[in-house]
Amino acid sequence: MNAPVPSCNAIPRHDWTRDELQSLFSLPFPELIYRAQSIHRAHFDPTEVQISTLLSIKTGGCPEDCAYCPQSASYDTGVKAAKLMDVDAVLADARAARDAGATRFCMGAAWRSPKDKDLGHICEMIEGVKALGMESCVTLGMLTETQAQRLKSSGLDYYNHNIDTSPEFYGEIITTRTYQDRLDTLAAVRDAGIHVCCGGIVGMGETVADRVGMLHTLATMPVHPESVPINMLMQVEGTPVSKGQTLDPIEFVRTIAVARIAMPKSMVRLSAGRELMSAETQALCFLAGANSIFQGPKLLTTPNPAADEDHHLFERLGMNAMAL
Ligand code: SAM
Ligand code: DTB
Ligand code: SF4
Repeated sequence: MNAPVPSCNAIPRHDWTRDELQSLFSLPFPELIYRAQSIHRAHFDPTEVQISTLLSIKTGGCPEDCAYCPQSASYDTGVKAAKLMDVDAVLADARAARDAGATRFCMGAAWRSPKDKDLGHICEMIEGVKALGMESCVTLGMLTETQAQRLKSSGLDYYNHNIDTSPEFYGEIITTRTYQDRLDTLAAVRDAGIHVCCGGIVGMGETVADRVGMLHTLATMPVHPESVPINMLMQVEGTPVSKGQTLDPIEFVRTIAVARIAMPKSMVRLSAGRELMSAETQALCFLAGANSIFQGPKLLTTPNPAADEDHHLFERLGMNAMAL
């Protein structure tokens, strides 16, 4: 028998049970969206969307075996490996992103973890992004406490490190580092005083119970991640999960809605996968409480809608970019 549907209120809770989250997933769609939208409005202007732009500052050749990832050296995906970019080239891209309306610049590196000798360059990039008046975010793999503190000292606002899926399904997707490794990095980031950006991917062949398990891990953290990216798998040929069935968009929207209800004050990001979504699916995601996107024609290595397309979508929906 399903657990009773929990009463939904806008005060963050950290004691969610899996049964409660499962019962939200099972609600009739109009009921689920109504609850998610009501909670969304308690903390946010429902017409505003935060805009981030991504840049791959070190591409490909990664020693990890994440089954979804075009940048893993374990799979032949056609992604050309490249060295860590120069600071000036990164900052030129950040300036262009700011001029196109982004308020946060997210720099991603295909590393298992950063080497201390590379961190100096990364800190310069963070300082440069801050000097442009933008928020800074990096995703560099696993971090030690000392590395997290060093990033904090350079002014880093957010660190992205995803749990990706449920603890149970995780082993099907990654074998080269554990769920606990990820939680340890997240704790180091939190302890260093950096905002946490943490979410996952749907559409990798996981069950609804796995989506529940993923959101349960996030929503029972002592502090909810300030930013929760929900990625729809970008299927890339050569990766082990590239041939699976694509996820029903309605199931994706449900995942966004449950994330919004379970973490009322977090920014929920409609992340990878917009390139494959209709305007209508994206509009449903915003109704379900998503309030952040990546802008620009490329994510790290895969395509994303051009800024013009997003401006047109926002115009059609009467929505606006969120100011800092
Ligand atoms: N190497 C670092 C790490 O894994 O922590 C940072 C970069 S990694 C590409 C950042 C995140 O991108 C992954 O955790 C995963 O959630 C997401 N990602 C990677 N490939 C993806 C894909 N094909 N579709 C959707 N999301 C993807
Ligand atoms: C996140 O959750 N999604 C972004 C960001 N954090 C780093 C990455 C999406 C990558 C999609 C596959 C690619 O472009 O390589
Ligand atoms: Fe490497 Fe990150 Fe891709 Fe995993 S997700 S293979 S760690 S770049």
